[in-house]
Amino acid sequence: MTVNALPRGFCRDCLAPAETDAKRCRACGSPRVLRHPELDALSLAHIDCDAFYAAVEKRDNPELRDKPVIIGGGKRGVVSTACYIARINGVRSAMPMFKALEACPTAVVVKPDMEKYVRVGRQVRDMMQALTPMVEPISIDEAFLDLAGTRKLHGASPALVLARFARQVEQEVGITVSVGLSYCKFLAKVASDRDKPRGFSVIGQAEAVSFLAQQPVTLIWGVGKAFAATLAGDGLRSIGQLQTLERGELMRRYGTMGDRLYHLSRGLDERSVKPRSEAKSVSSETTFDTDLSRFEDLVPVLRALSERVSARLKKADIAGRTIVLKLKTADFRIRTRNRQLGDPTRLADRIFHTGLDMLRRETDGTRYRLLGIGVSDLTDAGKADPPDLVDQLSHKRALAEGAIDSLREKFGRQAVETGYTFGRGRAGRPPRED
Ligand code: TTP
Ligand code: MG
Ligand code: MG
Repeated sequence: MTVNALPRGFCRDCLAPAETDAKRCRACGSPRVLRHPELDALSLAHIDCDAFYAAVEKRDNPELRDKPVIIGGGKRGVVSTACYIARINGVRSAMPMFKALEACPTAVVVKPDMEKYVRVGRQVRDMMQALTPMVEPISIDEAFLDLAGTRKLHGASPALVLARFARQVEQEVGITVSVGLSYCKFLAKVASDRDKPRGFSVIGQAEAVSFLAQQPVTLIWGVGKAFAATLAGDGLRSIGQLQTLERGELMRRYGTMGDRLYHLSRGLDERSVKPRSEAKSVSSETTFDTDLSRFEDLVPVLRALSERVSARLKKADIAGRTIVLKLKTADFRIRTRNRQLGDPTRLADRIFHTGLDMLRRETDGTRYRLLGIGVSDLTDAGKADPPDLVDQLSHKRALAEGAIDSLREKFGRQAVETGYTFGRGRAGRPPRED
């Protein structure tokens, strides 16, 4: 490439190549012309939907289109998200609702409809998966995509494929997305946030270090308020300041986090896109330090394992119909027992109680060295644990579990211990029959 060569580019509206340096597209007149010297070389993308819940509600109720819209007001009384009109007035996610309404009194508040958002999120994800199997979902509205090696398949560069995708989502789903394109996960994610909404931002190899130098340390994944304050105490506010420190020095000061600071501040991120494999079952097992034979010693272990399996099912948005109990005896014989449920589950409590029933029959004095619990016959979570089919008691348990999950999300896994796992590793408690 000669020094003065025009950077590669195309129009994000009509996808025509941009062959001149004109600001507007020569084909359709759109100002949304994208140009970047590395446009043809980059293939790692992060895609995130714009004001996701609010966008879905605006799509479904055109009257809301030009109004400030806040989604929230559920149990916790906080803002889930706000549309960009409401954001101009200062409304932010996680803000208490009363504050949000003080900032933007004309906002229309809509209660969240999670099922709908999960459905739309999945639709967008399916469209990503049609581009490449290398899709790593990060949350309900975002994912990493690695489009390396797809040029032949698509007959277009990853950048053009992504622009086409953004357009397709607008036309077929009726919401908008923002795309970040780079050479690594860290900068792809940073890029997707840079030009929201309806954005397409590119961060190339050549500009990475100088771009990062201008940014605050909080841009680095894992640097929250507390750690940023520690860094500020040491005189480190910008990533540029981090770039002046050696790896050894950063590690000496901040341990493994120092290693991350060193690499990410220089735009070095080797993490690959890990597609979510289509698991056939989700299970968790543990080998004991000393063999166990007593029911009451095995119960707390089963509870902890059930919770782990449930958490993984919930994270992956899946559920399963068959519960599998696995035991390995002191002389290494494996016993597995299955039970099929009437409808799929992802609740720790149902997994646990079904496993408990099977475990009871196997505690006949045999010494075990391993216990495992799993869920197979996987389906998506939509059909799981229907409240009208689950009896009153377990429905209450399901609700309680939802509450526990949201507390854990907020305060971390250790914040909520159930009766069964609490004190595990000491005596092991007998189950409460409720
Ligand atoms: P985000 O992608 O973080 O936010 P967003 O899509 O609303 O807006 P942006 O254009 O900045 O990406 O989160 C996706 C959805 O997750 C969001 O629409 C609502 C939900 N959410 C909450 O319920 N609470 C929160 O604190 C956040 C950040 C998001
Ligand atoms: Mg979003
Ligand atoms: Mg998101």
